[in-house]
This record gives sequence, structure tokens and C-alpha cells, in this order.
Amino acid sequence: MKMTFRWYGKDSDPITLQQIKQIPGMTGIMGLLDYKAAGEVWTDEECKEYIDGVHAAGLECEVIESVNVHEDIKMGLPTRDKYIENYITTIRNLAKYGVKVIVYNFMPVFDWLRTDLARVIEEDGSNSLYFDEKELGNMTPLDIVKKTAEDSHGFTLPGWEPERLAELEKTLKQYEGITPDMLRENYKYFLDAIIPVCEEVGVKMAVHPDDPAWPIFGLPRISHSQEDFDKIVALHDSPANALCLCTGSLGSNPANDIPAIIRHFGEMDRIACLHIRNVKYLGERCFREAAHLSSTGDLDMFEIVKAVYDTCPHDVYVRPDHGRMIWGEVGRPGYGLYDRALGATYLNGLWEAIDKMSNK
Ligand SMILES: [Mn+2]
Repeated sequence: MKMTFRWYGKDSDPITLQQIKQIPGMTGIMGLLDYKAAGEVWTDEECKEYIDGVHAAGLECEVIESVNVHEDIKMGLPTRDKYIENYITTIRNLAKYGVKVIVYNFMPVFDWLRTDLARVIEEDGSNSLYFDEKELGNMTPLDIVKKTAEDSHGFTLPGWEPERLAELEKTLKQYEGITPDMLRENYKYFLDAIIPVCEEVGVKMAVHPDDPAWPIFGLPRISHSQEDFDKIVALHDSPANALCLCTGSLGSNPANDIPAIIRHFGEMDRIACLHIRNVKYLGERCFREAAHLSSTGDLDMFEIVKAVYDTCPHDVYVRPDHGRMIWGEVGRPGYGLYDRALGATYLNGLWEAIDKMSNK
């Protein structure tokens, strides 16, 4: 397991690479260029500058997250070919500097969604991200976008770029006639174009699940269960058409058996990387994010790490995912330093124990 940490870049992340390097067992980052709009080329110079900077801090940069797919590709508009060309250029530029995995999603309009970004956890006074479907019922998509922007302390949240959301209502309207099957057809068109390039340059595409793991605002969503991902990996049969298995996103729905899903796709060699975190269920379609430790939430982290150990390559990329805000830290919701560092250390401890027990 290669333990990594999400990092937003030196101009955008208050956390420094040196701080990340000081977390025990940290091998690298999962990086992103958060100022890039969906559909834009990540130029050779931008990729080089970002990745050279990470290397200079003694960390690897083999996973890049959030190369966002333009809505025109998801909707299958005639303009999609231009954006697919741009995407391919970005893949080639990243591969040139050693990137092996690109994390993306194929969710219409919205990336992850919460109704509260700083829900206080009564037992200890920390706070975490929270979702309640009932609260969502009283809000329009525009309300939720505004609220998320207001609550994020001036940080841009991944998937919530203001440029992309400026034309929100128009985009929502355009999705009205698109069924899940049509979305999958457009997805196949995209994969058929990019996967041969990925195979050529040695990159795996890793699709991130819907979060929360069910449809919202009537939009077609096609990636929130084992059955959904079976269909996705079949759209273009290649080890380069892989998953970013996010335990917290899939785990927002208690019907998803996370260790079983990891074993299923691990045995197929379709897991390129994982986000590992815990979730606490509070009712029907209502949850908050917990500390990583199993006993603080409803996911069994031992069974999750064991499934990774048993079925994935032992150098698979993993990162702790959203953390709580603790010890007075103020930062980007979900992406503070302290709780994620604790999560990484805990996951490394589970791995060490499983590895030593297995070799006895
Ligand atoms: Mn995730």
C-alpha cells in the first residue's frame, strides 16, 4: 500500500509538502491543479512545474485527481470531440512526468454533495461533513451551490468550480432528456477514445463513485453500486479502465458491502487506487463523516484493509479521505491536516498488522 495525501498545490493549499512529508509512511501525494476548468488542457509546463515541486519535497506524484470531464462529453454534444482531444493531451502531458493513475468522475453537474460542511460532533466538539436528504428536499440545486460556496471559508471545493456552475440551470435543463443508458453510451464513446492512449502511455483511468451513493435532483447517476461498476468496466475492457474505490462515497449507502466490492474488483485487477474513510449512519439517507477508526463509524476498516491486502497489488495507491476538523484547525472542509494524518497512520498500522500476521 502506497500511502498518499491529497494536495491542492502551493498557491491553493495551506498545508505544505513538508508537513505532508513529516506524516509517517507518506510516499507521495494525489495531486490536482484546482484552477483548471473542465475541458481545459493541462499544459506540459504546468504538469512539469507541479510535479517537479512535489519531487523536490521528497514525495512521489504518481496519482492526479480531478481531471474533470466536460459536461459536453457527458451529454454527448457535437462539441465533445474537441474536449476529448484536450483530455488526451492532458493524459499525455501527465504521463510524461511519471503519472500512473488519473482519478475522474462521470457524474452529471455535481461532484460530491453535503448539506452541512461543519456539523459539530457533540461527543468531542470536532466537526465534519454531513448529509441529510430531508434538508436537501427544501433546497434547489442553486441554493446548495451557494451554501457550499459560503461555508467553505473561501476555498474552492473540488467539483464546485464557480465557472462550471455559472450556467447551472441551463445545464440541469439539458440533462432532463438524458437517461442512465444514454449517459453510459456517452461514457463508452469517451472511454473508447481515451483508453487506447492510456494503454500506450501506461496510465490507468480511475473513476470515482457518486457521492452520496444514490441519484439526486433527478439527475442520471450511474456509478454507485457494484452492479453499476460492473457495467462501467465492461464499457471498454482494459486494465486501464479502472476504479478509484472510495469507501466513504460508496459506503454512504449501507446496502453497499464495501469489503465485498473491494474483493470483487480487486480480483479483476480493476482497482487503481483507493480513498479510505469512515461514515456514521444517522438515519435514512442521513450520515456524517467519522474519524477513520472503525469504532467511531459504521465501516469496518480492518475488513476493508484486509480486502485490499488480499486482492490488490501491494503497491496500490491509498489515501485517507475527508477528515474532521480537530484541534482548532480552520481549513478546507474535509481536507485539514490533522485528522487525515491520524487516518493515514491508523491505516498504515492496520496494514502492518495484517502483513505481519500473514507472513507468520
Ligand atoms: Mn473519495
